[in-house]
Amino acid sequence: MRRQPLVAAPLTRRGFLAAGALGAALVACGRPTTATPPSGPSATAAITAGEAARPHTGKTVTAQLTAGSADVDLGGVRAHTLAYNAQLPGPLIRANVGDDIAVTVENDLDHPSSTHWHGIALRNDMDGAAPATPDIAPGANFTYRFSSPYPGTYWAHPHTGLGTDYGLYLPVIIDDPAEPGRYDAEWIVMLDDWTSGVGSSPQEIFDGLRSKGMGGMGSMTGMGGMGPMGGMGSMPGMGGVGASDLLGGDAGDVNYPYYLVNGRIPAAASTFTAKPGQRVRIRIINAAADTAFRFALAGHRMTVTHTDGFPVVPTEVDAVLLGMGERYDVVVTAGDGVFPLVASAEGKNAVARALLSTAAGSGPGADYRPPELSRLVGTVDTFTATPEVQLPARTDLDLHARLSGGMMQYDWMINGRPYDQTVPLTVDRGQHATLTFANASMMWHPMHLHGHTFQVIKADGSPGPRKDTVIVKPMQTVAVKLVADNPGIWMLHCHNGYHMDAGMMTTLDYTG
Ligand SMILES: [Cu+2]
Repeated sequence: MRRQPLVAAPLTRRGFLAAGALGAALVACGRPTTATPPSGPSATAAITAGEAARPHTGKTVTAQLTAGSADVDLGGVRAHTLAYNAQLPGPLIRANVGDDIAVTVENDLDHPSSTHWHGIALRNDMDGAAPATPDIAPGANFTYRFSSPYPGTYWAHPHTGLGTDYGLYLPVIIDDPAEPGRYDAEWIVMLDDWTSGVGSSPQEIFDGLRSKGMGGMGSMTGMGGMGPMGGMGSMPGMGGVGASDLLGGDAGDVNYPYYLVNGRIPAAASTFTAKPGQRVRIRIINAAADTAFRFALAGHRMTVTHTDGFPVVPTEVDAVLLGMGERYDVVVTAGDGVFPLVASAEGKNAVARALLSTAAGSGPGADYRPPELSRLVGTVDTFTATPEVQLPARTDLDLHARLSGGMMQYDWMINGRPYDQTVPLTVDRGQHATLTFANASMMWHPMHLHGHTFQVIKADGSPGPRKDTVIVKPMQTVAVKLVADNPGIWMLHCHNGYHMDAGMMTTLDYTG
């Protein structure tokens, strides 16, 4: 495959403003363009052949998304922000393995955007991340057409700038019609950290982190005092994020005004209704920018069945830890009563929550922290992929991603380079690669690879879970195995929205 030049680095504020001006010009001319399907290097015969090899049911599932500004109700708190179809989260997209999925995305934003299908091993030219898929110009639309070869819990969000942190995200569920009914009810739970429209904007937070590093703490706090909310307490800031034993140090860079479950603040939590004794499958998705969540359901143990869509040997825990971009599926047997589902913002002394209700009552107060949060917490090391989805031990190629950077310069990098100067990792089709993440920084990073689901190798060499996003703790080395079976140019990046925007991203390129 010929190499396509990399596009510019993720949008900086300057890029953001320039893109906005371009958008305005296009609209003013009355000539909105429609993005055309990619051609040239990104739509190769290999990609076409790969698509033909995926299972196909012949059924088409269509959906329509509009990315635009919206007023959303977080539960008595209103936020003017960005959203898909003016909903937070955006509408669920659901299909079977092998269905042709056709999603038309209308870009009503004032800057280019895209919709990336996080976790799905889809054809490269529909990934929704440039350069493999062109971004959608303001006022234009693009129809993503793809199929998913594997069932699972996925989600979608833009791969441009900080769009996800403004609220552009939605759940995507791929069902396996052959799967026996192992549960009676299903609850999709999207977790988020929230500031847009109620505190500093994500862009202002990023600019503060970028321009001042740790030195920005004081000015951010001061800005809070002068901000539109008028109260320092309600403004996000970079100071005061605590440490987390599970994350090996600082838990994050930013404190947020709110933490949400399915777009609702804790004081106005949504309620999921079931019957006592029913087995409820909970699909948990962490859509946050800078927050790991420790997730528990009061009064229940949970059986973890899937990590990032792929089955694990069912394992009972009291809580699970999710970094940004990660998904866990768990099954609980519902008790009799009203039970808070609590996602504790790791290191940030705040919670997101919802309620499971199988009886009358209201349950404990909004800041209740169930004891399950401090019992057995499942992390990546706790789980093992089921034998049928484990990858072979073979390795043809070693790939390395050294993670570096720090809060002072806010200069997050992979292999010593920010994205606009990156040297891609390369692989040939059919190779089995071992990819080693070596974290040389004092911050944890949830590392995400597009188009593939890798197998984590545990510290003792034994097989871990299949994942597409894995937490790499400070100074930790994590090795994962992947099979190069999906040709293209694939993003490899930290799923901390601010680290990624600062340049903590590279690509895995197929060269043969
Ligand atoms: Cu990071």
